[in-house]
Amino acid sequence: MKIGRRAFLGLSALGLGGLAMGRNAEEDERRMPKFKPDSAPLVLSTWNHGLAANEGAWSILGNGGSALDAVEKGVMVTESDPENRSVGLGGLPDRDGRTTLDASIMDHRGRCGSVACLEHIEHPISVARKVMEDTPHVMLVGEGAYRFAIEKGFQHRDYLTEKSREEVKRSYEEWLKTSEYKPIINRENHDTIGMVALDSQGNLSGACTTSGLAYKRHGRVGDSPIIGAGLYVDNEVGAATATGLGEAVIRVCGSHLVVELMRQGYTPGKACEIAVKRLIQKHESVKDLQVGFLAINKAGEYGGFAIYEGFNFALKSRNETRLVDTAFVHKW
Ligand code: SD4
Repeated sequence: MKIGRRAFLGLSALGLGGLAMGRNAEEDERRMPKFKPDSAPLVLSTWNHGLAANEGAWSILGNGGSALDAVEKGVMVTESDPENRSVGLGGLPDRDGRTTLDASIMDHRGRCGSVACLEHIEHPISVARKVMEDTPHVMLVGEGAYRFAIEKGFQHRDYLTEKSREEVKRSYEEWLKTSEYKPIINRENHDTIGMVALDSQGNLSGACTTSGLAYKRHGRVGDSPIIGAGLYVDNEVGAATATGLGEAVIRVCGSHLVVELMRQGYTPGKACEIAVKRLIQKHESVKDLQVGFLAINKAGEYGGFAIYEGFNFALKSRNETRLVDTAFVHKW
């Protein structure tokens, strides 16, 4: 790092001169988990639907491909699943009957891209990647994100299958009878997909994609497309993603917090636990408020933690394919 003399003197006066001289960097280096080639590649993703998504990711990772390509391909499986009511065009709509999608992606170089409130596009995650790679921006929303997608050659699509369209329509009509807005999520196992992966080169990437809260106010954006909230990757340390009530995750910059806790030396599971407890502290009540974090570090260690019982994640490595139930604070 190059630093001007005046700025350096300022840092010295604050006792931070060591930062510029690399003293603290050595300390960081000592604490940071080292990449262990034995534990890679590895992919983790939220909820049961993560099993199928991990298979998609594995078709890249298992052949020596990059974590970035893997996480994109992995969550695309969920986005295209016509049975899924919380991710992609098969997702439940907002209170105006519109299915609006949020997604983000981040790679080992710290590059990131996201889209929010995007309609009529099957793969918001791929649009997010295009934002990352083809624009000087990080985030595009609504109409602007849609126009960008069309410009980039994505097809306009209204629904995935006739059956999924019918089912979504029926659920919406049922909801309209009371039009009650109760953002209770994650009690059933079918929510946002957040995925983090470590490739055989030791690089980390992550992706997160969702249709967000069912029957939300039109224009509402959750944590999933917000870098640092629903997703964060720091290739020197680890990666984290979140699921649950986005408003609560945003309040603590959840995924960034988890990564910073890992930087301080906490294991992924413990980092997720501390972040969940911080989030609980920031709320008068967490009645019906579910949030879960999932994290991996550079050594391929991983863990998750949730406010309530019931959060799980899917794992795939060379030797294992399984679902893992996370620890939690409360039972429902
Ligand atoms: C949101 N975090 O839009 C998403 C919803 C979710 O599991 O994760 N559900 O707030």
